[in-house]
Amino acid sequence: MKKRQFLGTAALAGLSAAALPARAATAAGPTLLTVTGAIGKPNRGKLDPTRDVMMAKQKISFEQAHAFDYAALTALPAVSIKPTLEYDAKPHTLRGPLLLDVVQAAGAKLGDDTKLILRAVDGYAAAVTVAQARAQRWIVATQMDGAPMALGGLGPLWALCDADKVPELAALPLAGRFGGAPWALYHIDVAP
Ligand SMILES: Nc1nc2c(c(=O)[nH]1)N[C@H]1C(S)=C(S)[C@@H](COP(=O)(O)O)O[C@H]1N2
Ligand SMILES: [Mo]
Repeated sequence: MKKRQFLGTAALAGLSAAALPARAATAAGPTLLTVTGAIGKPNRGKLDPTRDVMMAKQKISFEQAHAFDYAALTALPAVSIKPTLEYDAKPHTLRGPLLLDVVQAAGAKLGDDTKLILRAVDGYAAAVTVAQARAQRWIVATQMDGAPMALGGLGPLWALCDADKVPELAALPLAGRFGGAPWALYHIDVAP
């Protein structure tokens, strides 16, 4: 298995993006997050209507993408935030890599005005600019209160920031602070 992965990676190194397989050849676990758009480090090829069925239904299309499994996301440096959540009005610890580190690991070309379109499995989508993601320290949470988050709950990934620490969000009633924060995040489009 290890050897096959190594050969896969080595073989990919010499190929152009157009020649990448539609599935990420090196992913060990299921892909949790697919990053498309203005990225320079694709690890898979174009949308495959046979396998990428939900993305096709949600009208996502791409020629190349960077697919992350849970291990790839948790291998990035993680930060913790402790915002008050609207569901129980209590602070919870959300931990994961910075959103900008995730898209940069996909080789995203980022300007301050670059938009990151964050899409969830239920079709909910919200956009943050790179400037906003940086200033508000958005993360892609992989854990809540020390445990992974369920699909069917808020997970497995949740893009959010510490609303308590962002004055313009903290000024809003609790129920209005996370409107731009998709839980069950699975796709990010980097839109220049
Ligand atoms: N995946 C997903 N994320 C979402 C939403 C949603 O419907 N789906 N609703 C957004 C909105 S509008 C708000 S105010 C907060 C809380 O909404 P909820 O009660 O539906 O979780 O989550 C945000 N994130
Ligand atoms: Mo909302």
